[in-house]
Amino acid sequence: MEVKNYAGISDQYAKLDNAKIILIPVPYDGTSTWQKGADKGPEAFLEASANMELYDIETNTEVYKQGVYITDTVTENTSPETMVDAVHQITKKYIKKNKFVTLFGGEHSISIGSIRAFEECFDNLTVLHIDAHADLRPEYEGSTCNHACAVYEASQKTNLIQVGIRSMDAIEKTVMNEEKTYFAHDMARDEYWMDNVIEQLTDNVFITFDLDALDPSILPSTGTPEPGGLFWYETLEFLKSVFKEKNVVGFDIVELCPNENDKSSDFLAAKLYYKMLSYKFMGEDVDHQYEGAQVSKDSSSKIKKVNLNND
Ligand SMILES: [Mn+2]
Repeated sequence: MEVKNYAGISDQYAKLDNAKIILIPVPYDGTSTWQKGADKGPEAFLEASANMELYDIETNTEVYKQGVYITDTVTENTSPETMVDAVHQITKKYIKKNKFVTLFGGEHSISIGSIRAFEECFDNLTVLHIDAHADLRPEYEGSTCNHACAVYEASQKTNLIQVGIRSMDAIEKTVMNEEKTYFAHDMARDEYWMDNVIEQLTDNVFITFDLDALDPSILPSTGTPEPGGLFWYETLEFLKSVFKEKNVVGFDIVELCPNENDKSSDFLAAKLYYKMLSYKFMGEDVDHQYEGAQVSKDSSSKIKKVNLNND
């Protein structure tokens, strides 16, 4: 993949030293079971990002000025396990540099690696899983690192909150905590679902966003489009509240499966990513150092953590 600066920003904003934000491209598509093509996701996302206006009207900000550094692409694909290891290592490496780390997939199995890194580095982590699918199988097709297992480990080690779910296997009910699951058919009739989700989040939140959570009418280009999904403005309203109320420590976006003849999904993914950054940094001075992973001795502080020495 040809890597240029994110969104065509100038070098001054794209260098590692100046960047608060890290973008790790992971074009992995080794375990998807139906339509292939998530390996083309990062490239299509970056191309769409380069064609996007960089002033955000809603927040009145230009978040790219916080600096966005694109890392080397994670190309390890010998097995699902080695890919997950590679994602885990690189994610942790940049968290320890005190950066706001984001990833773009690839299919959802990449999140096993990113979640593992965040779980090791942040206390009391919530994984906010936005997806059409429960992804709770302990193992699938002989691997614990299949996309169908994306958040099984998170369910065991973190406060896992699942939002938008509308497709699962009966066996996943044995793992699922229904108290912390927001099914799409309930959300459609419950005006308080956003408030209820936010009440269940701990202070530190990692968001794993599977694009198939969105309705296929607004995002058709994904491996397994499921009817009955989230729409654009409710998604933004929800994300904005999460970023406002909690310390979002990083996020990944997965499962863009681009269609050459319809770029609208690529563009939606680019805007979604940029919106999430805009919400994260909307109150933050460009010259202010990023403190997301700083050790805080004040236990009442919103920003906690932190195992920067733990390998
Ligand atoms: Mn999914």
